[in-house]
Amino acid sequence: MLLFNTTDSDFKEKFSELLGRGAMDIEQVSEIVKNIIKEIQSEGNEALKRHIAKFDRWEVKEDSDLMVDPRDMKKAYDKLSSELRDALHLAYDRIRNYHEKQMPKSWIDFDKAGNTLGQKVTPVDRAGLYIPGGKAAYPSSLLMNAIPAIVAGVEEIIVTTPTPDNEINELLLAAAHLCGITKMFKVGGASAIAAMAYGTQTIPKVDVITGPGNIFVATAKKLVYGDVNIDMIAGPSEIGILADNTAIPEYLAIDLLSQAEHDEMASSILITPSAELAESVRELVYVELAKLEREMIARKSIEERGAIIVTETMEEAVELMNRIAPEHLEVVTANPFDLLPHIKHAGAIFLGSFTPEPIGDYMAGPNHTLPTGGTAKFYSPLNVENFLKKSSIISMSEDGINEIGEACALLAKTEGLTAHEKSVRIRLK
Ligand code: HSO
Ligand code: ZN
Repeated sequence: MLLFNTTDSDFKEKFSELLGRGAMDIEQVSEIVKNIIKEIQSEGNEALKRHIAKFDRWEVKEDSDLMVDPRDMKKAYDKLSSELRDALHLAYDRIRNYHEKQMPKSWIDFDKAGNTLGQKVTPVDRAGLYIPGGKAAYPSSLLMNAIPAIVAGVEEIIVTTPTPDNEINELLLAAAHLCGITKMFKVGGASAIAAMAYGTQTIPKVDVITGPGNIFVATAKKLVYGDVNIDMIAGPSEIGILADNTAIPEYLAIDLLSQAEHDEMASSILITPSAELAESVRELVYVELAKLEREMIARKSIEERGAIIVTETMEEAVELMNRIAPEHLEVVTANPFDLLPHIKHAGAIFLGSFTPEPIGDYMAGPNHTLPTGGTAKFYSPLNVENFLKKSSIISMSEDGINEIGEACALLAKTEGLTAHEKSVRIRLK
């Protein structure tokens, strides 16, 4: 794990390497993904079957094999231990409460001339959630993707998930049952994204696709964007920590590892003005690493992408962190809320010593689908608005159009659009 100072002569180079983290070489897989999309568009289910045989190693005999039987979801839910069921419900309720607060309202305004202007908020008809399978099958991601769609009022929510060797995660099934999902398809990767974007004989075409995935999924989402909407292009997990000497090093070490254990490409970065804290966190990271079940993954991530930076001041630390724009940012200082006004770019901000990042992955309520790779500079967490769109509402009164009609007709005339001009003028007194 790299430890360096902002005063080091090669600081700039080291820091810019961190800024380049998470860059995905989309070019490299783009041709393969384009072909996959073309095959799905022209052959539908037949192509899906071939892709499943190739990537997930099982044979789809009939179209109906593509779909998970909703009764299996109920069975999985019924089999849950009561502790697990309660935990799932607690997460569901907290995530739902949080997302209900996000719901934007339609509005309508009347002015003195009797005009009516407004904005109507409507959910998309269909949403497609992509949930990774295999070693990265996270039932929590199903809750995080489904709940904002449910709160937004989406009528039809479908899920696609890869099922290597035709095996599916039981907790994922149980979570789907809890969310009232009935249409779940056993398809993954770029094929799933293409199937949801264009539809097949079995999988309906959706209006928006959300959810994380590997580079093939990310590339497919980029390529279908415009034909459908997408949430964002999510890359490997990240954690940034801003801390002062009041932070408890044991806490920070394990928090850094919490994201490192996701992915060899994950990145974990601590920035602090305390050289002493930096040293002890680094030592403890290695102590804790050795105890992890996913040690190999976390070690690779920490060794190749983990970093601790010692700054001269906390202001400098904040400035660097804003440039990194991490997916998750923990602020562990004496008065974390004092720094909040200065933090500009982060997917989710965790304040104070009792707010470990993983509490946000499952239970706090906010969404855990967050912008990575510095895209927190322009993307927001997944939220209800990803499943909504707005229509403008305009109704002019006779007085109203007489008041602004001339000016409007003039602009139309100047643009050389005489039908526009006349359409307004014809109504004027
Ligand atoms: N931290 C991940 C989400 C997750 N964590 C799911 C556990 N399960 C997003 O970066
Ligand atoms: Zn996580």
